[in-house]
Amino acid sequence: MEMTWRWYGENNDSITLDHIRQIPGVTGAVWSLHDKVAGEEWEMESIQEVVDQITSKGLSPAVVESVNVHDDIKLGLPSRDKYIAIYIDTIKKLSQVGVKVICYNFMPIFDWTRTELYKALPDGSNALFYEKNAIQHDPKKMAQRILDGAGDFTMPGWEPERMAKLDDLFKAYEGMTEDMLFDNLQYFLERIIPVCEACDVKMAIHPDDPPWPIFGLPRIIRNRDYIKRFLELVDSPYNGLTLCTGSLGPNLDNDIPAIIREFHDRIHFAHIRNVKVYDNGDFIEVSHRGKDGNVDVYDVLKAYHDNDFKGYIRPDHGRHLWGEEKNCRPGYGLYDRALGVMYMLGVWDSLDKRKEE
Ligand code: DNO
Ligand code: MN
Repeated sequence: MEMTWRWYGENNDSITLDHIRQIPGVTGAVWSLHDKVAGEEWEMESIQEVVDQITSKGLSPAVVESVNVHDDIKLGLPSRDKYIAIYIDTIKKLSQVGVKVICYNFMPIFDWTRTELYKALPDGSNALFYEKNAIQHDPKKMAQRILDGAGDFTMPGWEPERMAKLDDLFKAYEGMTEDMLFDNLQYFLERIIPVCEACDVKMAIHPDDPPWPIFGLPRIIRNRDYIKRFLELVDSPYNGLTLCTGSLGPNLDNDIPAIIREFHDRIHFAHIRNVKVYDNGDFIEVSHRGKDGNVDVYDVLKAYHDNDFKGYIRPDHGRHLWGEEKNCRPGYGLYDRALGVMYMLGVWDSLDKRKEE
């Protein structure tokens, strides 16, 4: 297992590479070109610049999160071929600078979705919160709330340019079914996976967050059966998963350790996040400690450890602690995620020891 940390770049993150390299056990910075919208070309020069920044601090640039997929590909429009060609070009360039895993998602229109970014927890910290009833309402209002809460930070998937076109996007998805979305995903994978095989870059799809349809849009990476169907679309180790416990976790029917045990050889990237799910279906993100929420992080790590997991792992969202929400990206503060790293490494090291005994 390689412990990593998501880094949004020099101009877009309150956390620096110098902070990151002081967190015990972290060997890689998970990066992206965050000023690129889906479908835009990635120039080698910009790629090299970020890779050099990361490697100059002794960190590995092996994981990119994300290369976002243009909606025309998700929609299956004729223009998708143009965007797939650009995607392939990016995969090839990334392979030349040592990238091994690309994380992406196939959620229509929105990436992760929350109704509040700074919901207070009883201990005075605050965290991303999802109120089930509030989400049924106006998607524009929700998008605005997220953009306002993010302040000056860019939010991948929530770019104001895209959000300004929400009406058109919703129109374009009218009538889209789960089967159609699966077909469009298959079309995309059949074209990119042979390239990935040739240049040794593994694709790792991120589950839908939350793991159910929202605003009438289908969502297809959300439980064991859908994941199985996804992996069978193109049966290659290069067609793999980012297994995000925080995304699958709000559906309490998802037995995440069992999913890991079943599909571990197709998991290239593990996101560890804990959520507390309330009786009414609302949920909030909590510390990585298993006891604090509904994701049994110990069991999750044990499932990886038992299978000798060699992929990349990172703490996913954390709470905002000690006032840091005034100056950090929502969900991506320093303190709770650093505590999460230490919790995970504590569990991992003791599992290692027990194996030796
Ligand atoms: C949440 C993340 C996701 C993830 C994308 C992958 O913080 O885990 O936003 O980056 O869904 O494309
Ligand atoms: Mn995640």
